[in-house]
Amino acid sequence: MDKTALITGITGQDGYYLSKFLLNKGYTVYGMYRRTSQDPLLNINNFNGNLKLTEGDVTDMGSLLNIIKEIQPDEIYNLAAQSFVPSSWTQPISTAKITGLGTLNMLEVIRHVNPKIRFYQASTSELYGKIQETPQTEKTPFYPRSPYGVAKIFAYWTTVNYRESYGIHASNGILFNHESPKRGKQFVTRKITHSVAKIKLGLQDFFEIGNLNAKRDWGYAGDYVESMWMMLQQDQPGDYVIATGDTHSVREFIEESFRVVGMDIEWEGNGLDEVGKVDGKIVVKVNAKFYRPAEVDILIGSPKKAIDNLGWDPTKTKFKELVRMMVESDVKELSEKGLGDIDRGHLDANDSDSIYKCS
Ligand code: G4F
Repeated sequence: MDKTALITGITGQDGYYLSKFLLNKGYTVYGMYRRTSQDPLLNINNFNGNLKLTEGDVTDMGSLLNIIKEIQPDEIYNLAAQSFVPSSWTQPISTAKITGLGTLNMLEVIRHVNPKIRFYQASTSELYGKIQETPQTEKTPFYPRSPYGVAKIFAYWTTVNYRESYGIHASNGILFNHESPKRGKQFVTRKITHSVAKIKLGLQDFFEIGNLNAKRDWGYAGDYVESMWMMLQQDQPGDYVIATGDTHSVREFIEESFRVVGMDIEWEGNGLDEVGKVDGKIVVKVNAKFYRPAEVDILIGSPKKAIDNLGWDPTKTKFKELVRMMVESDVKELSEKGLGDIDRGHLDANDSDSIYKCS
């Protein structure tokens, strides 16, 4: 295969798995990243194959124009976003610019430079927010519950509109939550697995959590990136739900994580006073600061269209396997760091989460 792909948001979890997947298929991959004062490329520095990194920003149309004119990609995967939902309440405008307008910038450049470029938009189950039906399908009405969800709706419809207005091969992947050992530690799954690993290794006593009863349809990111590529190989573009069809609560994710390391958690109390204990010792506390101003209570997607049209397989990695993979990876990573190198004094119960406040 002699194709060139541009991936925006290369430094994130999905950028990692997608670039690996496309390099294995023989693609030349250009990964776009935003300049920061620290090296942001640790995840992908060791990849074999034709991977090139290029500095750019989806909010800066000039940078997109230069990059796309120069590399002439066959396919663009737009993964760049401000993707942490809580930060969208504290930074709603920059979220709208990056997550919403960034997509419009990209499509405008495609339209002017080469409308034959195939385009993948990272849409999300956050579009469904306050769900209008179960399971959620491509036809379920949207009802976002955060500035992030609102920005993603703009990006979703812009993608549909550029397909219908200009005939661009542009597709939305409506991906439900997808996790892995490469997930950022602010997101609830990795926050849990990293904290459980530290508790197991005696590096931390407990961690704090928000809404234990929120439910998500969690899949494995390594499986989900394959669907992105599949969408762009179809004769016709389209919009697809990518999900497992199974849902679990944050509470269940915690229970399963402790089970992986041989610890049984028991819950006591209610609401903000609820705690999780192992052998009588508190290991989980609820803290209101991790609650959101508006919550997405439950998500469960139907991947039927993706199975039927793309041949995508939602059954490769099941919930328990995913939790095990993440916990074991965190235990291994922390053990390899050498416990002697870690200064316990700096290990705060919430070192893996950002704090947000909404008035
Ligand atoms: O892991 P989360 O932060 O993911 P969320 O908000 O569902 O969004 C993720 O998935 C979306 C769908 O693919 C993406 F569009 C989005 O960019 C992001 O990748 O939170 C999951 C649930 C929420 O209901 C939250 O309230 O976990 C609940 N939760 C409970 N305690 C917590 C915590 N979430 C975080 N991050 N930290 C907590 O302490």
